[in-house]
Amino acid sequence: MDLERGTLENATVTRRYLSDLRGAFADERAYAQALARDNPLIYTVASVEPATGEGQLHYALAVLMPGKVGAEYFLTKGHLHAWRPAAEVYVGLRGQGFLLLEEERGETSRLVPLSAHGVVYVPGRTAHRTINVGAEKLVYLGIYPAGAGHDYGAIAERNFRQVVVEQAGRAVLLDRAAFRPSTPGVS
Ligand code: S6P
Ligand code: ZN
Repeated sequence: MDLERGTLENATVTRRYLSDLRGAFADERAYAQALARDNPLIYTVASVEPATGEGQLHYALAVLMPGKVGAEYFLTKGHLHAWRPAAEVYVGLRGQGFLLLEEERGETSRLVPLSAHGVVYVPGRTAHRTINVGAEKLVYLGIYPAGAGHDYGAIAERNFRQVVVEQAGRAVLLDRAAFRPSTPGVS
């Protein structure tokens, strides 16, 4: 793995820019203002799919840039697996961040630290989004069943119930409804 460049042998690389994250950030005004200025790369995902079929695994090296839209830290789109029972293992390699985990049918969300040497188990039927709260790139490897697939639809429609924002220099988890945007712009 090349952690600096976010590449892996035999990988297909997906690049997500700010414009690909429409609707993901809570502060729509800050998002629009940021996009009017620039369209930075927010994250890359280098996926390796050696084989398909029962028992096979796929894996991906992801690099999420540091930064914020308004007060909200850079994040991934987030998804459920199309094959709902499919779980996933995340291995933190660099940086400092979190995984926001939200059960599809449940009231609870969990914010689990993801940083170098950390391992996070994402159960099936759980929407997951990565959030970079550090000053450096957040780099991690995800390993998942070959048949997992990605379902972005439900998240695109209703988003996660909670947001991770900077308040007084700290990352805090708030209910989306309780978050009142104040400072527009990307920083
Ligand atoms: C794949 C795994 C990760 C994500 C990556 C980007 O199942 O969960 O490799 O693809 O964190 O997130 P997203 O939501 O844009 O796919
Ligand atoms: Zn996943």
